[in-house]
Amino acid sequence: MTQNLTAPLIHRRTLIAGGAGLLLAGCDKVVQIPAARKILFAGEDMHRGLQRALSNRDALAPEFRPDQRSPFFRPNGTRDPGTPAYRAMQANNFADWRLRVGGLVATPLSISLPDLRRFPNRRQITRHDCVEGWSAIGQWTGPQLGTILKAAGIRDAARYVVFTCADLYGGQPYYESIDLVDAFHPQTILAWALNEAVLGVANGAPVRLRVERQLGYKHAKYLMSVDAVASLDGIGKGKGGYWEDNVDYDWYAGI
Ligand SMILES: Nc1nc2c(c(=O)[nH]1)N[C@H]1C(S)=C(S)[C@@H](COP(=O)(O)O)O[C@H]1N2
Ligand SMILES: [Mo]
Repeated sequence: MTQNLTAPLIHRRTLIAGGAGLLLAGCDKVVQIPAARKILFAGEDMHRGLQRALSNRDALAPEFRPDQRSPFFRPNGTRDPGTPAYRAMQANNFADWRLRVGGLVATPLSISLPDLRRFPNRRQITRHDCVEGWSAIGQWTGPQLGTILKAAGIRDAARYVVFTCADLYGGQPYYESIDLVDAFHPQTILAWALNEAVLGVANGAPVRLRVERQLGYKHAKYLMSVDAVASLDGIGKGKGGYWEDNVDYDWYAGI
């Protein structure tokens, strides 16, 4: 079953395409100045509390009309994982792919593609903003991550959700993480379709995360597992994502 939820357009923020600056209202402004961010958000607890105080984390990202979609949704980062394991899944139309849901959950799950598509699906037309200075608008379809985490019985001790991908960077899988506010945000979905077509390899087949209040690099493609965890310590180099660990991108990439 497909729900077509049309959210109100919220022009809370306007991205200047290609520019470093964001036009923001009120006290959000200071949060976008890199130096201020570093000082304000030194320390995770400080970070979470202040971010919540300064902006409404539950607000919806703007949604767009079908005619506003980009004619081509530019792929970025890995465009084809190309590993023997991925090739084997691809050759089989991902019939053997399973999404493993584990960590701090009562019931670990192993979800096939048909099973994933049987959850209630959300469809949303949103804008993807990459830090490299480009944006694209596309329509995504998939179940809400929150539904799946509830189905697995996420435990109270969980604070973050970690996504592990099929593509390798220097031999290690790409990974990302988000907190539970984003994990249970209504527009956070596990997308298996882009613009009404089954998700292609370039954009993250068979399933990729859409976490619409965050910048592009948080939207993990080629999902293999989703783990609820209490802390990001000991995962990768401990900063919560491939780029965070290796290129000093901010873990919190809220837009
Ligand atoms: N697994 C994986 N996910 C990823 C990446 C990647 O290289 N590997 N790149 C990220 C970046 S920087 C962006 S901008 C988006 C690009 O998504 P797209 O290829 O659909 O445009 O995916 C993000 N998720
Ligand atoms: Mo990106």
